[in-house]
Amino acid sequence: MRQALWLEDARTNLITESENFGASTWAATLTPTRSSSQADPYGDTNAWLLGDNGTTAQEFITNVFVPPSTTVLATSLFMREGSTTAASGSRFLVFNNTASVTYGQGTVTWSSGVPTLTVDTGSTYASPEQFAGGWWRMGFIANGSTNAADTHQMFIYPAVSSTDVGDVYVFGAQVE
Ligand SMILES: [Ca+2]
Repeated sequence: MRQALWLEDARTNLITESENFGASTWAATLTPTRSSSQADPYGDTNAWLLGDNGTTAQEFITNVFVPPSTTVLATSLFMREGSTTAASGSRFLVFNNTASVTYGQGTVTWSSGVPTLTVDTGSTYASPEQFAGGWWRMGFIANGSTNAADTHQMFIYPAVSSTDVGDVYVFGAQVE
């Protein structure tokens, strides 16, 4: 189970279809572009190019998950610099929809293929880890009062600023 390697245990990934960003479990808001069959960090072609092509709004994808009874959710995502990177960067976050609270949020900007991860909400638990092919695995700890009765979602934004367009390669989303 390769997604568990970073944390070196084998807890269950709460994200369904964690490598298939075109699956029905990943809902699109507005019209983000999703291109499958991209080169991934393990030499296969299971990654996606996720894009925002709208100049008036944020376009993004979300995945609903049911949290365990814990207040700590380790969240991570593989990213690679896109073909047209948004100046405002890309973002991924964990959100409690019911309580309307962001538990953890990371914003990623790029310079010559090297990311800078800013943990806006939550706490950092590892520096971005480099993989083959320009890939990096990035994460944070999302802290919040999870409740299985609440709706929780992971969000991925190719472009942070609503007026920006841009794309980013993504692979292997994980919340555990
Ligand atoms: Ca936009």
